[in-house]
Amino acid sequence: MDRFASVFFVASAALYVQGVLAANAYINQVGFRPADSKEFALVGGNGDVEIVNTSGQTALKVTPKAASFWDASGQNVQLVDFSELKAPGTYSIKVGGNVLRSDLVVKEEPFKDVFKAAAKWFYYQRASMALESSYAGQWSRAAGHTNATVELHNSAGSGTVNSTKGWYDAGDYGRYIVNSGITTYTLLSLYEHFPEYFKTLKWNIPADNGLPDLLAEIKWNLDWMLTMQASDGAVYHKLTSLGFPGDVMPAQDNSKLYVIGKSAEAAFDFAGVMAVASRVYKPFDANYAGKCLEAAKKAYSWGSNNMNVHFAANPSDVSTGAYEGDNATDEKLFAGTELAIATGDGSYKQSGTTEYISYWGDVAGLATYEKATHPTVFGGDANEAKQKILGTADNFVARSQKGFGVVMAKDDFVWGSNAVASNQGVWLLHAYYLTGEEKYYTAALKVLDYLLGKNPLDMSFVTGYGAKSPMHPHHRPSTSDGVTAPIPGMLVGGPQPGGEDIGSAAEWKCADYRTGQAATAYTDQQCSYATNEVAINWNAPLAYLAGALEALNAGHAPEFAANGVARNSGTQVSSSSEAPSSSSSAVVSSSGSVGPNSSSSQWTLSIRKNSGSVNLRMTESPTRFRLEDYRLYVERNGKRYGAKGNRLR
Ligand code: 9MR
Repeated sequence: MDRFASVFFVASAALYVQGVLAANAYINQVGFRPADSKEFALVGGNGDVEIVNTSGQTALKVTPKAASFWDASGQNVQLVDFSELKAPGTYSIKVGGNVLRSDLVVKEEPFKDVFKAAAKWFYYQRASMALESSYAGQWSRAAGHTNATVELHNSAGSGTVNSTKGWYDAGDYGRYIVNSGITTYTLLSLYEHFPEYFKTLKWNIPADNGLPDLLAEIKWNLDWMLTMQASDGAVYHKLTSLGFPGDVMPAQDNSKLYVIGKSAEAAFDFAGVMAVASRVYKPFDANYAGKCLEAAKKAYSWGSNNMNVHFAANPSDVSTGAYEGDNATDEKLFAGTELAIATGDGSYKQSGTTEYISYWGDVAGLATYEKATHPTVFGGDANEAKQKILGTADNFVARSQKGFGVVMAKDDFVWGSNAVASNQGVWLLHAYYLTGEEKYYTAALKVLDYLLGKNPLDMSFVTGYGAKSPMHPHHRPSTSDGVTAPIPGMLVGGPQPGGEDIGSAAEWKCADYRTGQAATAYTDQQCSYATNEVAINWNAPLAYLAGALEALNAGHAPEFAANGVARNSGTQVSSSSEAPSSSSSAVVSSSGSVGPNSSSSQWTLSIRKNSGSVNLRMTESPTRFRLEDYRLYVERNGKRYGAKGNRLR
């Protein structure tokens, strides 16, 4: 080839790659619910998209939307709405006759397994307990950190405390009250919002006195948190070794543990969590609930008298996570709000609401959720809180309609960016609960799409889920257990351009993995604690988002929710806790359609019991009929078993 010809060849090959072969479809790799709206992102597309079933037939043809630029990844992106594809199955995506991928799945309950895995990960993080293979499978391991007597570091006083249990914070084995605060709150609120759904959902963890799995798991951490309170009500900041442990299993970590520091932030985070726990555990264990409430009040009172006691930085001999703070106003707002709800005592109320989502360092958003959802307690403040939630949520909705079709903005790519995304989803769900407006639900779905693969890295950020997911998270047990697959259900921190883990000290540092784009600055390497670590405060909002989406679609809604929030596709109405044993189960199957009776202005509701149907004639003539206006129950021996909370639209 002469010089001119070879230049021409290279140039046209590059064009060819750009024009056709370089097209990429970015999808949620776990699955789409038949009834949900559905979207993927297309880069380098050219013309219509075909979605093809396994028999090779075109199930749907879609014209992508006009491209728009996403500054977080520097790409021009077309969004493809394929909501019309409703038949369960596995599909291929074709553009210009080329198959871009073949892993698009439509199925019922698409997020149920992700939820269970995300929740079960907390079991894998348990300190002071051996993980038995009947629960942990190939990730079984010996107990770590079993020595209950822990010395106080001089930053916390002198003497010892008796402390076991709790969840390891992240890839390290520290236990930190501040980070436990937002984490435990998020999981408790999931239960409080959907008690009927989570009362019976199980994921193979050790039983605890008949508690639902979600509450048994949370109690493991509450029990530890309770050990971190001093007799005067003060709450210690953290329980860790002086430095981070090596890459060893929990049982091999022999570094000495200390209880380190005290802070108003820890006291209020503790108080807020214990106040919620007192509400949630009351029906199961009134004594425990009472203990939580007393602990909350004492911590609140100590915090109020010690507003200037902060853990602003680590003591000089300590280098574990700081979870530092120098202003406890937002923590006091959170704790006071929860205590006002739990006790009915208005003197706990604190003023303030925020338009910002929460993270460990700012929990005003949690108080904002609680105020908005308890209007009888907070009056005008509740309305202010609601308006702030909706204002931010509208902004999230707008963002999700452009670029990659996700809520994340360029500035959201900070350490733990995937938790920013998850918490945006939780925020959107609160907007949905408060209004019943579909746009918020749809945007929340897009958050989960993002985390499960609709992102420029073309990967699911949850270990074990999706065609491509992290294999080398910064997580000591996953590194040192000799098992190739990481523990499943972990959400890695995610892309962010800070590069705090980049450097030349080979053992602890990574080579530069940054790309110049916020949304792709990520590496699936164990060295990358700044993008590939895992943490309890990141998994909790993932669990909330996936769990709440499933609970809503099983026909449940929070007590305070607007009408029509529950989404019962009509396939099954599950029984309530009042249900009898499984041999005489109260599960009722309802038809999915409700419509006007053609011969009169009355409405007819059909309830099908496998085969055959019973028609109930409604005596009213409402213009709109919803099953939520009625109780659905079965009756046996004069006792009613209700499907409380189920709603049919
Ligand atoms: O999540 C924390 C992040 O917001 C901070 O920027 C970062 C550095 O201080 O620390 C993160 O938290 C880590 C904690 O300090 C120790 N355990 C692992 C946590 C996740 O990386």
